[in-house]
Amino acid sequence: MKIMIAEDDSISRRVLQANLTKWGYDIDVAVNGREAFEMITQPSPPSLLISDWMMPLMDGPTLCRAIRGLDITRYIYIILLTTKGEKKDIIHGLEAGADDFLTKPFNQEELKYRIRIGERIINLEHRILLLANTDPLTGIMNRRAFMERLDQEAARAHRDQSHLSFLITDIDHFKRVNDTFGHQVGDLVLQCFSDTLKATIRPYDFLGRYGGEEFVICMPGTTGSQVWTAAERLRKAVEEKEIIHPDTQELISITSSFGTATCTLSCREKTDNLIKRADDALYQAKKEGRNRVVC
Ligand code: GH3
Ligand code: MG
Ligand code: MG
Ligand code: MG
Ligand code: MG
Repeated sequence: MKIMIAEDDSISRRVLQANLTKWGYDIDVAVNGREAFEMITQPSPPSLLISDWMMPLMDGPTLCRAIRGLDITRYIYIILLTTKGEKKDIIHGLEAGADDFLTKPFNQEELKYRIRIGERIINLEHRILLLANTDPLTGIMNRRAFMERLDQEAARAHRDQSHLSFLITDIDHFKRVNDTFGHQVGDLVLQCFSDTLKATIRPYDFLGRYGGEEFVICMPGTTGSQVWTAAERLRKAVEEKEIIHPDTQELISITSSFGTATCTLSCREKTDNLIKRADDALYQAKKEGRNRVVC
């Protein structure tokens, strides 16, 4: 777990840093509130912040308030360090968004266990986030998580003036798999399909389960002329995959159809429309006989 120390006093800072390192935490250090806030808005912010109250440029309570005003998905647990131990000060700090307090001079062992409280809450949040974002059958991103990521990638593509391709794929005649082998084997086939797609895409592409047997893939930096090759590689991988029936050992083969859409340079297209274009292409692929890619 990463912890940030925001403390203007160099001696206190060094003591904290030494102890936190000894207890096995990753440390970020800021020498005032403003610097702490700037670091928190960068990628990979800390999970927990230990902040001094009185600091130049931005004090502890103002820093708390600024952090709570941010639109961030991960919670940051905040422990305020203060010489101000009066009730009204504590209320002021809590109102600003602090989770806990330690009055200076504080006992280092007490700090250690107060950090543990924060760590339990942060770990709980990570578990909940993982469950909220993961499709339980395949272990890949669920629709909600995928859409959130797709929106981020589309915004980034627009900012960087780069391409972005989107693919939607659907297993052909999947109902037959269920009807022939039963729902449990159907589930296994879905897992194999997902694993095959995952093993075939590049590391910076990402995959999600959109619906029952419909999966979606985003390929950042992939142009309209490259996406056909990529989709074709996926289509072949699925076609060539041999799934073994767990009881009878018979081979189950599947095929899948693909529709793609690409955001060209500087295009401001909404992701909803990108999905619609890919979905129309998928519909076309089904109509033309399945096991094919339509761009
Ligand atoms: P097409 O080639 O036109 O896509 O035909 P299809 O049979 O694949 O399409 P259809 O959409 O008619 O059927 C999809 C089937 O997928 C129906 C549904 O029971 C099944 N399905 C959806 N989710 C799951 C799941 O989680 N597990 C299993 N085993 N089956 C599922
Ligand atoms: Mg200070
Ligand atoms: Mg269908
Ligand atoms: Mg289908
Ligand atoms: Mg379908």
